[in-house]
Amino acid sequence: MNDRQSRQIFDALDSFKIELPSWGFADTGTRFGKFFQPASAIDLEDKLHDAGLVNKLTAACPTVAVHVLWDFKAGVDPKQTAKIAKKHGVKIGAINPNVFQDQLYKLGSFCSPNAKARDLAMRHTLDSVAIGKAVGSNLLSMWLADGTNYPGQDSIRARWQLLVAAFKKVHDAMPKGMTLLVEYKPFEPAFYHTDIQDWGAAYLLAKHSGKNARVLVDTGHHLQGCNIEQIVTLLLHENMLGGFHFNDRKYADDDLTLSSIDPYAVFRIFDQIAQYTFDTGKDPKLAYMIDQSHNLKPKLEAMVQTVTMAQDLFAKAAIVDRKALASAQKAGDIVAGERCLRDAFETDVRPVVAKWRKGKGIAGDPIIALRKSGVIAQLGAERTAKRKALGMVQGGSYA
Ligand code: PSV
Ligand code: MN
Repeated sequence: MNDRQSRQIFDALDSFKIELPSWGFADTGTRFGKFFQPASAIDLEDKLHDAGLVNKLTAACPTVAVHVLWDFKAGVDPKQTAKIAKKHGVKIGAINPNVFQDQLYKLGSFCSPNAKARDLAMRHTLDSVAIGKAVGSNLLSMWLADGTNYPGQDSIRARWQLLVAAFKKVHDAMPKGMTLLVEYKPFEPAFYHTDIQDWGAAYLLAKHSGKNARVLVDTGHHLQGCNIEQIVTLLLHENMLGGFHFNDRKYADDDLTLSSIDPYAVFRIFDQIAQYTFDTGKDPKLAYMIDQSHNLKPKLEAMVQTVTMAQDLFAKAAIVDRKALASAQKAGDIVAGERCLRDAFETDVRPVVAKWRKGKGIAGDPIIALRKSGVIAQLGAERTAKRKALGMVQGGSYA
């Protein structure tokens, strides 16, 4: 690794921030069961504490995404939550309304044929906008579970019209500086059609909503074989990419830790972003967020692992020899072009990333630092006692 590459990596890491999901610290699992962890977060204060810890260990995670229904209690001033976040050295990031859990949403939320469900979804989302305003967040992240399970169940076209009107209303209710992120997903929990099926639907919906709406790419929300980096490139080119939900998958929306299955796929996404910046000289200002729901790994370790993997892969993308790549592409030299990517991908960037960390006053390997600290065992003991004192049975929902 030469000095120029080290500098490129340092610059890339300085610019790279990745948001933590509050729900990634709580007991989550599959629909077949959960395996509880003594150190899992019990409430929002715990989640913010854990996020603060991950930020301290990695120097890369200053914000925390929240899920309104799971994290905010009626009657509690959201400003208090912002204060707790500050105490732990983080800020509240994307606000995620929850329009999928209530019984009223059986047939959908904004797309439901039931007007009461649509009204509830709108009220909750507008309340979420107000929460965002109160905590100083500039992102409203919308994912809907809306869809149908059987052909003929409902009118796809009528649902789309309801959706467009609702998102426009939400968009127009947002304060200045807030961005509406539109997340798509081709299946689950709806298994025949989902109302925001793919990036095309999300793009159209964002366009119809207004100028402050963008598409959110969750890496687990694609059909097998989909070329995600191409979607990323097209959206970047059209100035319609808002951000990411990072996780990895083998089969469906598995929500595994990032790059555990396919690091090269994540690298190729970062490569396209670096290429965009190289070509245009513009910072695309993307919201990089983690959305994982690991069932078995210890919550804190899994989160730190994802952050460090993201940093390594982002660093690798920063050292692609873009001039050599352009020459190879111009000459139609396919092998040389691919080698430009592989050379960067196969470079061991870890010593430089560790040096960058030490320059920030943190340990070179955050996982080892976390293990040595004994904090997971300590939190396990504290939270077991806390559950006992509260008379809580471990489990329940994601909240
Ligand atoms: C849905 O699968 C999703 O990706 C959405 O982003 C939700 O907000 C999140 O997972 C948490 O369940
Ligand atoms: Mn997601």
